[in-house]
Amino acid sequence: MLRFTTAGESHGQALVAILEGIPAGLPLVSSDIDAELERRMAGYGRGARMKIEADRVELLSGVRAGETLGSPIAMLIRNRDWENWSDVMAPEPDEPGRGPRRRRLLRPRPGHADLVGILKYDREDARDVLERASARETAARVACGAVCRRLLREFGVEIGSHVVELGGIKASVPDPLPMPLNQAADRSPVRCLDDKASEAMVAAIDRAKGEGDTLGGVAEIVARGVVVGLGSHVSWDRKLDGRIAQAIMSIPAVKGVEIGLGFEAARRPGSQAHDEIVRGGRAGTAGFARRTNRAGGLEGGITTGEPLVIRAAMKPISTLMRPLETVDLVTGSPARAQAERSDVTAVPAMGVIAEAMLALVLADAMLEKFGGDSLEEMRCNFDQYVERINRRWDEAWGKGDAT
Ligand code: EPS
Repeated sequence: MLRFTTAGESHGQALVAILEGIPAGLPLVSSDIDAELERRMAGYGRGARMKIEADRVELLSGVRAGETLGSPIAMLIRNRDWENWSDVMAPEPDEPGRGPRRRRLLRPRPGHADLVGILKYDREDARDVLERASARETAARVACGAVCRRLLREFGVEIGSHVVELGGIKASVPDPLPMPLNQAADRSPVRCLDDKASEAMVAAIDRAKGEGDTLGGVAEIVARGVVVGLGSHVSWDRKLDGRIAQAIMSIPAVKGVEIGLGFEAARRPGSQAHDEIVRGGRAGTAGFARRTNRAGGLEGGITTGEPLVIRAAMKPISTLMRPLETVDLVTGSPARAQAERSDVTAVPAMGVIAEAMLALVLADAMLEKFGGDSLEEMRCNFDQYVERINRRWDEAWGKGDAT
């Protein structure tokens, strides 16, 4: 239904994204996308690069007079840093006898794609790998996700995230979560809702920086207002939980994904792991609700209408200023890995990227169920579905019982 691809190296000229499958007639302006790009760049613990960049999208196609056309949406985000790297990254061949380009990476960093990438792609300089393995690419994903988020907003879906753990410091999570979630989370320098934990996280980042180390953490991503019935139980690749997990796991450095209770569910007896069904709920839930939301909004790979709750665990960034042992690719001798300019942590940004990936999966699932070449057609299909699932139970039980 929805297809997207990105291109671009971290210090190349620009990032490019193409998103296809968004229906015609969706109001869209570049500031919808820029706002998300800006959120991704923020977060305490980022390095000098984020001071150089000021990500802005240029809409190259698929949008006219503030509305989508139904055609592929091509987007460009320029790398400001390109001017400092144009000799390193130039696509043109070098003059004969010029010698190797500067900024080669020949001491691969443990944990990065450096070594496996050059082995697989038969390269000498790991820069040929790391430029694309860089998390810079996620700016293009966030641009695509922002368009999907705009579409989802038309159907009452709100997506937000917050950091629940960073550098081993756990935040206490308010219940219920504030609404809108991002308005509260974005106030903290690490996008954490617990002020005390937020302060401790900032201190931990400063400490790690002083020690030449890096930190990982966990972000929780929440989507509210999702209609019941997205995804399917019938085949493995249609299960929405599996599709979400793949999308989130594809974010650089993400090593674990949980839905709802996640791993904790495995430790509990069934009586404390599931959610009792009661009558109630919003229009999009057919008059059914859950007493709890341990399942994180998904049962059998299908949305329940309860909030989707996803957690993503990110390992510490693999570029260490006090580097780990590696092998020098020129001499074959033991060496310390190359220290490149990098971030101390990007966990707050990862939450924003995960929101974008979730938006992409949800928009895809919405299009699958409600289709439509235009927003209006999609809206008709959606309204009809919601009306029908509600009416069915109203009729069965007598109108007015299900609120
Ligand atoms: C990254 C290293 C740093 C990060 C970069 C990801 O960049 P640089 O090597 O230019 O200092 O800032 O992230 C971004 C550029 C971004 O936009 O998120 C890496 O090695 O993955």
